[in-house]
Amino acid sequence: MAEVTAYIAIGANLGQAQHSVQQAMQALGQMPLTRLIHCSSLYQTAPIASETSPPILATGPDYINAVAAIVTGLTAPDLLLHLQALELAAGRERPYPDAPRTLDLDILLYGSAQMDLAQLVIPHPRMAQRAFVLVPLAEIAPWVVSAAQLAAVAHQAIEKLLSPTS
Ligand code: PH2
Ligand code: MG
Ligand code: MG
Repeated sequence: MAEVTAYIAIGANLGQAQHSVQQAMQALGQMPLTRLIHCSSLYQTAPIASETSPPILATGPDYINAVAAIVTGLTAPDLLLHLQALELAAGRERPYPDAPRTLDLDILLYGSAQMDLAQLVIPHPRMAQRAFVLVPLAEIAPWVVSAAQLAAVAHQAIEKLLSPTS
């Protein structure tokens, strides 16, 4: 089966968020047909409301965010199912939109694929508005993020915490 490089956004702002993000990085590499290639640093970021454009600050704890690169033979819908299983295993609940979460795993890019399914839109439709995605993504894949995109989110609060773990 063809393998594809995919970029996964990792976020947590409930419980032991740093630990959850680091655990998730390792768990990504243990999915079937999948290798973990690269992890960004961990970043502490202010919570952003997800359904507003332009994005505004939301209430709630700061997030820990990172981005991982994987190579996978999973199809994009199968990858999504595995990511949802990892979220559930980390205790993810969805009481209301944008609720603080123990773990959020979003597919940002899946090779050069573009898809618009009910459950899955790739590239991730809001990634270009979010420093918590673009900054860690640019750290591990600078060729997919432009300087103009980074400049557009430069006002959003984001602070690097730890060096890359792999
Ligand atoms: N995820 C959201 C909504 N807002 N804000 C930050 N800082 N980090 C996130 O991961 C995040 C968010 C929806 O998934
Ligand atoms: Mg998300
Ligand atoms: Mg999500």
